[in-house]
Formats: sequence, structure tokens, C-alpha cells
Amino acid sequence: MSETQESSIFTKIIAREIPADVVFENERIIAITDIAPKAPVHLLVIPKTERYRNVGELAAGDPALLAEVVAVSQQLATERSGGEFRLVFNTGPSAGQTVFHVHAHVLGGSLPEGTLG
Ligand code: DGP
Repeated sequence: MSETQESSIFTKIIAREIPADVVFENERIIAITDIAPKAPVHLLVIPKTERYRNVGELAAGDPALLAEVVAVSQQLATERSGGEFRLVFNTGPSAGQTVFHVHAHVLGGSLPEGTLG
């Protein structure tokens, strides 16, 4: 990120400049509840670095961190939705991405069968 670029909303949450319901945190990852939940369980698992805008960049740049995002998602879903969940990474505005700081949506709890939305 250049010095002139503004921090992402998630960086502000990590810095505690904006409040959020934090459900997990370690040195590299934070997880929060989504402000506009689309499922009974809707968490965001977010690498703290904002170097990667999307999952493709993260996979190319730091595959171990991507694996950790998946492992944290699994752990949280085990605690909150019986270990069953949908993991979604939106990539690009036409796919619904609004925050360009990579994050996984963990969706769980009585999701409609066979849908992607
Ligand atoms: P996406 O559309 O994939 O970029 O997902 C961004 C998600 O971030 C969206 O589901 C709403 C959520 N979100 C945006 N701003 C905030 C916020 O200030 N707090 C929380 N908890 N979630 C937010």
C-alpha cells in the first residue's frame, strides 16, 4: 500500500479505530462477525496484512497464510455451526467484492440447499 492510499475498513477494525465483534485473533489473522449477515452464522476471516486484495493474490503471495485462513474458518465453523460451512471469497466488483482486502466469508447454519448465493 502506498502512503497516500487509505487503509481498508478491515485495517481500521484491526487497529481498533472502528468497533467490531471480534471472534478470533492471532498475529496474522482476525475474524469478526459480518455487519450484514447473510446466514445464521456469517463470519469474516481476514489476514491482517492488506497486501493482498483477493484470494488469488494471497494464494500466489503467501499460500501458508491462505491455508491458515482456511484452518481458522474450519475451527470457527466447528465451534459455531457443527463444522459445516460454506467458504466464499468474492473477487472483483462484478462478483460482489466491496472491500479490497482479502477476506473469507464463513457461512453456516441451515443454508438453502444447492444455492451459491
Ligand atoms: P465483500 O462484499 O466480499 O467485499 O465482503 C465485505 C463484507 O464486509 C460485507 O459482507 C459486509 C462486511 N463489512 C463491511 N464493512 C464492515 C464493518 O464495518 N464491520 C463489519 N463487521 N463488517 C463489515
